[in-house]
Formats: sequence, structure tokens, C-alpha cells
Amino acid sequence: MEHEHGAQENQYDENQIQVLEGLEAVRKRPGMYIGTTGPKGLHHLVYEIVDNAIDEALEGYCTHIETEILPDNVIRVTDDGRGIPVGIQQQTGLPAVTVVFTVLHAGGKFGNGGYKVSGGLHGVGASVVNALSEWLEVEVRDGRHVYRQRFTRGKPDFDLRREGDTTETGTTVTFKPDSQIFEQLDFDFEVLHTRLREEAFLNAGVRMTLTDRRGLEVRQDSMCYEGGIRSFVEWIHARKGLTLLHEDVVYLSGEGGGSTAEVALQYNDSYNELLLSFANNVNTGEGGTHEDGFKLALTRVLNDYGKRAGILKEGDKLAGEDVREGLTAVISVKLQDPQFEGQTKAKLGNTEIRGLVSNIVGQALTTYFEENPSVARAIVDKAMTANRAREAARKARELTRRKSALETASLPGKLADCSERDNVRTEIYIVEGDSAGGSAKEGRDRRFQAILPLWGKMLNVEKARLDKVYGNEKLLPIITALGCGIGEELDPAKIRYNKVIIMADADVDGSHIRTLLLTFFFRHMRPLIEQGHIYIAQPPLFRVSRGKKMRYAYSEIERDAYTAELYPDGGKPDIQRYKGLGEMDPHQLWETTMDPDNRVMLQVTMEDAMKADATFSILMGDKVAPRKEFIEENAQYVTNLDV
Ligand code: TSJ
Repeated sequence: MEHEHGAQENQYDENQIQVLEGLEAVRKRPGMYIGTTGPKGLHHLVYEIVDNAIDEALEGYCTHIETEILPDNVIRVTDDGRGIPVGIQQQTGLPAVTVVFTVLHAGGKFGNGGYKVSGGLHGVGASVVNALSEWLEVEVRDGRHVYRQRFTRGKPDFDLRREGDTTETGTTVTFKPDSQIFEQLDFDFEVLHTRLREEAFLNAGVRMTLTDRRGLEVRQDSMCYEGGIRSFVEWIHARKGLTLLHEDVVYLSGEGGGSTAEVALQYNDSYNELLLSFANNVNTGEGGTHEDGFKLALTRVLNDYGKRAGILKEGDKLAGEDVREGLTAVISVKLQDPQFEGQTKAKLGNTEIRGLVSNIVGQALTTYFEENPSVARAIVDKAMTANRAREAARKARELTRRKSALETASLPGKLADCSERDNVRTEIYIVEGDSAGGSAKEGRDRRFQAILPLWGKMLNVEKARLDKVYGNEKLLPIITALGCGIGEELDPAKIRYNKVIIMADADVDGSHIRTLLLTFFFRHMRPLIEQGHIYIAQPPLFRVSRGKKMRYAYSEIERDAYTAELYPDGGKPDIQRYKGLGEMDPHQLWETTMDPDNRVMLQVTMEDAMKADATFSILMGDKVAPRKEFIEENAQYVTNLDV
């Protein structure tokens, strides 16, 4: 749009009106800009600000980014970059820094003004954070002066002002998320810590520090990885305590068409695959073209090498699954205009990236194998072993189980099935323990709710190939009841229930069962998680009652709120604590946990499942040190419903 350039003052007014309308739109529909006003959206505000500082680091002007959680859940992010430009921008007549915080989608170029202000490689921009904050303050240090501006719910309290002299450079942004917008304001140290560590791995050499100043004791961690994604792979392996197949992480990188791609990979002696991928530092949990290109090239290079080296004979052909057994890989691509697709917008769609990654990996890995034949040999040997095991398992399964166990013809004996057959509305509760199973069977709506009680010993899925999983007494009834197969034979369309609900006690044992089952689904039935079929039931932890009035509480905070509500005048409150599902009678279980009109359920995300998978590896792994460390690290934070 062309603007008639009038007097400076008029323009300022016009712009101000547009600006206020823009930020008002963000406050009216926050979901459009940050996805949700739940905890995820709240934490997203921090990433948004940090991403802007990371852009400065990527340009080479900033080495340290500090994030502080201050009392009252105020966030402060400080970098040592050049400082956001304070010069007047021709187009708006405003200082560039003011524009950054008040103009929606300030990304891209700011024309003749001379300042190119990027709104983060992917971000919605700092103005969105400003709009959704009760207040926000920015301080810029340009090596000569300190500048400051403050905003309330997106509107400037005063114009940018020069406050004093400094020899330092950098930017500090401090903000308080708005309680009128967000459901709750509690920042989770672990969540921020995990994300900032990821950022530190993805941006080699940039120091990321996180400090929590809310409690009596300050909690702080500072992370900087010169090795970048190579260090990421090393860190994952060390944390899981896995035995490595070869000493060095393989690192491959290249560029083309204005995009860059880098891959770090290493094999361990387990049977699991862990592939983490990122596009512009955004975690692409649903995969996409960069993952496709990588998988394609890996399979091809290993087959070619195996043939050339005489390890693979005529007729031998390694499948993708074979070459990824025991593989940990991190893929990171950076591109101009990323297209995020899929249910959670976590799948990279840019078609040109498939070829780019596949070419880079194809060439670089071939060269690497030529120069490191012993590594190549170890990997091909392992893939060949996987291939044979898979073939043997398939044959065994075809012979023995095809008809009997895996087809709907014979459902598990303990399953109390529902009467409806159409899988649109049906649900299956997987319940640990016979007494809870009994209550659930009695309390359910048998038309659409099926109950499967679990019994027996859980298999260590870490150590098991698919053939063992099929034979396990605890897992087999689940596979059979769901009726959609498993592993490469999984057909989600065949699932017999729309919702698969894990129901376990809110204690340590229950938490273990949830971790085990989520890990099992993650490893062997992943599409069910991706398609949103897996849920976790949330039984209440307390019942607060006074005479005939009673309320169920699902957290200590709720318990206290209901107590205050029912006992405004004091007196000894009647509070029952539920230690296990077995303590509830069938009607109570229905009312609190199973009735679709009343219950609270958590839908399991890929993130939850990945977390469970990591926890599981640590808890079940060979090495004692990582397990001890994990338990020590988490002991004080383990909450009842932590999965
Ligand atoms: F986004 C933000 F405003 F919230 C924010 C931006 C928050 C934080 C903590 C840091 C930053 C930020 C921005 N740090 N560094 C910069 N750099 C620039 O904006 C900048 C500086 C100089 C020049 C130039 O061309 O001279 C250009 C830019 C984009």
C-alpha cells in the first residue's frame, strides 16, 4: 500500500490507530497467534522473545542469552547483542524498537529506514507478546546510551526515552503475561529448561542461561555446546546410558537453494530409533520432507555400501526399519519460507527439502563410510542382524499367531467388550489391577465403553524386538483388543475403539504403568498417538464434602478451593483422599472418571510420549549412573500425575 506522506504528527496518529487495532485483534483472538491460552501458549511467549535474541546470535553479534523467571512469574530475557535499533523509521516516524513491539507482523524489511528487523525465523513477533502481557518493558543498550520504553497491554506508557550512558550493548525485555488472557501464569522451570537446552544444541556456541528466582533458593543452569547437534546426540546417549556401536558421532552438512541442512547420527546397541528433526529450530515432531530425505538416503547408502563391501549377498535388502534400529539422529534444516503442516503444524512440507537432505546425506555419508570402513561395517552388520530378526519374527508370526491371537476372532478373555461395534464413539479403558477393573466394569456405560484389566509382568520393551512384544502376556491382550496390528503391520483404520484410555492410580506405581504403556504405544503403535487416539484418565485425588454437598478435586489447589467454598465459616472439613482407583465404588468411578459429561482426560501428545520414552530408557537401561542421576534430579518434582 502506498502512503501519502503528510506531516509527521499526523502520520504518527494514523499509525497509532492502526497499531492499537492490530494489537486489540491479538487480545481478542489470542489462539490465532499463539495456538492456545493454556500453559503451552504461556511458555510460547518466552520462546518468542528468546527467538529474537537467537536471530541476533545467528547473525554473529550475540553470544549469551539469559532468561530469568522472577517472582510473580515475570520473565526477563537479556542478550549481549547490538541492541534493537532505536533510530526513527521513515515509514512510521517511530523508533524501530517501538515498531517491533507495537506493529503486528513486524517481520521482514522496514524499507528505506535502513533497518531490517526480522521477527524471528518463524515467530509471530514480539508485538504479540506485548499485546498479551499485562505490562512489558524493553531496555536497549547501544554502547553509548540506555533507552527504555514501557507498555501496558500493548499500549505505550510513554515514548521511547534515553535514560543514561553505558558502554555495554544488548537488549533486555521484561514482561508479565496477562492474567486476563492466560488460564494460569505458572512457568514450569523444566519446560523452559528443556526448550532452552534444545536451543543451545541447535545454535552451537551460543550460551543459554536459565535462572529461577521465584523461590527461596535460586535455581540456575547455563548451557553452551560448541559441538552443536553433535553434542545433542552425545548428550542423549549419555543420558540414556546406552552402549555405543562406534565412538564418534557422524556429522554431515551441506547447503543448496538458499537452505542449509545438517545431520548428526550415532548408533547404539539397543533396538530403538530416535529421530529428532527441526526446521528453523522448530521441533518437527511429525516429521516431514527433511526426515523423508534423510531416511531415503540412509537406506540407500547402507544398501549400496553393503553390496560393494560384500556384506550383503544377492537378494539381501535392508529395509528402512533395519537401518534405523539403534539409531539416534538429529536433523536440522534452515530455510527461507518453512511450510508447517499436519495436525499440530509440526510437519515440514517444503518439497525441495527432501531432495536437498537426501543429496547431502547421500554424498557425505558415502564419503564418510569410505574413510571409516570399520564404522560402516559395524552399522551394516547391525542392520543385517535386524533384517534377519525381522524376517524370522514375521515368519513365526504368520505360522502361529495369524489366526489365533492377532485377529479379532479371539478377543482376550478378560476383556469386557462394549456392545456398539462402530468405532466412532467406542472407548476402551486399560485398567491396572483387578479391583479397579471390577469397579470399572460395573460402573461403565456398556454400550460404548469396554474394559481391559491388565495383569502379569510387564515386558521391558527397551530390550525387546517386535517378536517378543507379540508374545508378552501383558501386552498381547492390548494388541488383540485394539485389533489394528502393530509395528509395520499397523493399520490405524482397523482400530476397534476411537479412544484408548489408560487408567491407573495416581501414585508411583500408576505412574510407572503409564510410562510403560506410553512407551509401548510410542515404540510400536506411534500413529495411534499421532492421530490422537490415546488418553489418560484423571481420577480425582480428593473428595470434599459437607452433608449432602460434595465436590471432587483433581489437584491440591482444587481441594483447597472447594474446602474454602464448602466451609466458609471454618469447622473441620470432611476430606477424603483417594489413594487408588480401588477405593472408589463403581458409581463414584463412573461419575468422576468415566462419564464423558463430567470426566477430565488428558489427550496424549507426541511430546508426552517422547518424554515417557526417555524416562523409560533411563529407568530400564543398563547403566546405573544415569538412572541414579535421573531419580535424584526428579525426586522433588515428581508429581502424582507426572507421566
Ligand atoms: F524481539 C524482541 F524485541 F523482543 C527482542 C529482540 C528481545 C530480545 C531479548 C532481544 C532482541 C534483539 C534484537 N536482540 N538483538 C536484536 N537485534 C536487532 O534487532 C538488530 C540490531 C541491529 C541491526 C542493524 O542492522 O544494525 C538490526 C537488527 C535487527
